[in-house]
Amino acid sequence: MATITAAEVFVTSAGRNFVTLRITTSDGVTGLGDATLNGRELSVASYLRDHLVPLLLGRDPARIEDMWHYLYKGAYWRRGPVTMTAIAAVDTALWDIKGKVAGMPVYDLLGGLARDGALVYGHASGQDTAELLDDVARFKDLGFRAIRAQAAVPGSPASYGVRHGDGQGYEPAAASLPDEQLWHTEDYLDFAPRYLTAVRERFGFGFHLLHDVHHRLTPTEAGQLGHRLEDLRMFWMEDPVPAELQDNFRQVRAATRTPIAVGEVFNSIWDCEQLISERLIDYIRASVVHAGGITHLRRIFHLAELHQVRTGSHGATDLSPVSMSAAVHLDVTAANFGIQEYMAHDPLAFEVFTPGYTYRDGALYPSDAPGLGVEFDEKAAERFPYDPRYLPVSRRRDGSVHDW
Ligand code: GCO
Ligand code: MG
Repeated sequence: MATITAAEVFVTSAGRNFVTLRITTSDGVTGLGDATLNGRELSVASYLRDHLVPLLLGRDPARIEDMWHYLYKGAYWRRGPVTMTAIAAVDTALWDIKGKVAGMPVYDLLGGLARDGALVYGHASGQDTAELLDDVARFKDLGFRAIRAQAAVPGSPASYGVRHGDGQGYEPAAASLPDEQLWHTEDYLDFAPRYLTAVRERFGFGFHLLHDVHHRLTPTEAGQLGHRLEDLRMFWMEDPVPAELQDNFRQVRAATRTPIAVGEVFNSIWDCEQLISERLIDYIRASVVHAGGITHLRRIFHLAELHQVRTGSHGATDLSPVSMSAAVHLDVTAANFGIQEYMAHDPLAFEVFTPGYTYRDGALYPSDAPGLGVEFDEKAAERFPYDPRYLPVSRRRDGSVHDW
């Protein structure tokens, strides 16, 4: 029996911060896992280094299911983004190792291809409607068949999802402390349907149109927005309300036929059990990295499949090429796959990671190399030391804190 002989944690800021776990076995096989929790990176690095690595050494890397329950139930303190991201990193690395040992890509271990590639959506944005329309045209030219559209709301600098400058990043990462930005819900509710309508007027209905509300509305407001968007035949309205209260979605659901997606902040099946089993949503957006790895996300996908809820996993640039690779391997095997979010990483990320996927004609295709097909260059990573960053905070006009 092979055993785990080393488990190392790397924190690198190749374009943005990433935490990576590398597990090595006594047979010399290595596996990679992503452990990045945007803005709280070092807490997961510590959870791994200080608490999980000592538990991994000497154990059988082949027993993935056992390892998952050992780490989940063994902690006693269940769930939570830090714990579940750390477990995800171990789980992903063990699937990578299992694939390499078997000489198979991970998608083959998961049952084999159910489709050739994973349909993706890209992020179009603009400081105003005209700029957004130009950006949608750019994504169409790149072959995207599904496009998310976000524009800056006049008077609300905290508008979510709008790129600044030419870079891919749109989360203004402040150097030392969170950027505090003004947000006004009424202006957004007035403006968003207008720019989304402009997108349909200019480009028609021959592609999927998506929009992210980023958890900023009350159930009443979200129901009204969804209702106003109905004629635009949106692919989805994402994160309409804060999602701690699953029951919130009942009211949104009753108020609109616009499809609903949620789940990027979920870390376990228990966060979405009611949403799925009561069909309060159409798409579940949990990810490999923040929802306990391939083992646990697959469980969520299977529950969703029973209830005709489709998948639409989170794939912003704070998910490293390691978990994006794992996502694509899982996506191409899932019977109820819907779509995969895809934001191309900063080119610096590819000085450290070689991804296990390629983009072509609006879809991502997994590598057919054994395991996840992703590589990590430790020496290159050393050139990009950790760079503390925070997500912004929104405040209303009266100074009170609003959901960012
Ligand atoms: C998305 C998300 C992200 C999050 C980010 C936070 O739909 O892609 O909303 O952009 O804001 O992942 O770290
Ligand atoms: Mg989102």
